[in-house]
Amino acid sequence: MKLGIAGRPQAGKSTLFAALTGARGDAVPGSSHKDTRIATITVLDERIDFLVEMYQPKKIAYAKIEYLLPSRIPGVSDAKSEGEFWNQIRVCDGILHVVRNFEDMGSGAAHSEADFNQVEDEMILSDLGVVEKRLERIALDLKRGKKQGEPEIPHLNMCREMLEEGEPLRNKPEVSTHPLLKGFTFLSAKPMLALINNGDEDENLPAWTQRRENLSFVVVRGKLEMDLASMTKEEAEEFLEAYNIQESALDRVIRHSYGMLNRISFFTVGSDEVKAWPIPDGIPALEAAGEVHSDIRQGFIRAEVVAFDDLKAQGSFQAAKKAGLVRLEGKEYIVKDGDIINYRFNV
Ligand SMILES: Nc1nc2c(ncn2[C@@H]2O[C@H](COP(=O)(O)OP(=O)(O)OP(=O)(O)O)[C@@H](O)[C@H]2O)c(=O)[nH]1
Ligand SMILES: [Mg+2]
Repeated sequence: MKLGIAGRPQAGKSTLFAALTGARGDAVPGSSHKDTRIATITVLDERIDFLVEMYQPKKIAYAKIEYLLPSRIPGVSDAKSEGEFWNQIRVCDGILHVVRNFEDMGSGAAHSEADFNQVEDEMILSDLGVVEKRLERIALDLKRGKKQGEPEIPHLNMCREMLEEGEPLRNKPEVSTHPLLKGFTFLSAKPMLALINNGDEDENLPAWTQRRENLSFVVVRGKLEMDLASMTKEEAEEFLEAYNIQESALDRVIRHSYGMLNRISFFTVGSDEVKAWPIPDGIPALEAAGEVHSDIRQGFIRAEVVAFDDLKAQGSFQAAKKAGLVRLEGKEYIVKDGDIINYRFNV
């Protein structure tokens, strides 16, 4: 699960990245691009904490999300470097779009909606370029009697229509996720979380004129969060109280990132390890088994399932079993968020 951090220059991307890594993870330099940075962030989960209390495992594994901060040469915004910037985002599962909503000496007053639109338009134009190039290619092939690409044409045309209207592809997922378009990594089709980066004193969403579909918003105060991330736990608690902040905005960002990608967690438990397994929402037990180990998928017999809330209410696995809350499910069972699963399998 990888999220790319995008946004206009000076929007606060680096600040936010530093806050995220300072608070919850390790940053490692990326390999392919010299200055690209990737942070692996732990998704905190109270359910894991509870299960750890219960099972006292040797190992604990929270779900992780990777955040990628593409390199960008300061002050350079020619087509080539912009193309490279977006190519790094292209391989991500979703986009965190950082939008400046603080006044800055260098950049002046905030124009959050205009800034947002500008970046959105860049993505739409980039996708339009991809679609048009592919259509030209197919037309050329057809002239030479090669027909493989032909079935893609109506789907590409539907994408083109949307893009020409200035509409991001994420507004109609069924168009761009058609199996025939599988190889394309459209930017505007990726799920997006808009991070409205406010000044320290402001905790409100800016008023925008246009309503956005299929977009979540989180207000962050990037600089404040970065300061917070570099404090000790005691200092941070005092600070949070002084600013009357309930929960670090970063936790909200992480939670929203997770939800935006349509991920849920199931858990495996035991004295060896308590572990969260992030999976796409809606997949059956057999497929989820494959996430744990291909052997389990292959030799699948049954999934022994108890809902986290039931286990918590009963206090122990045995008690839950006695109360009839531990179910034996087959291959087709759709895994729910919070399921604790013990796979029975043959090898
Ligand atoms: N007041 C205020 N200033 C901020 C905030 N976030 C970032 N800044 C400042 O804005 C400037 C730009 O922040 P960066 O995090 O470097 O922005 P960036 O998007 O990484 O910029 P580029 O990498 O140049 O595109 C810095 O001087 C930050 O200190 C914020 O939440 N409030
Ligand atoms: Mg930066």
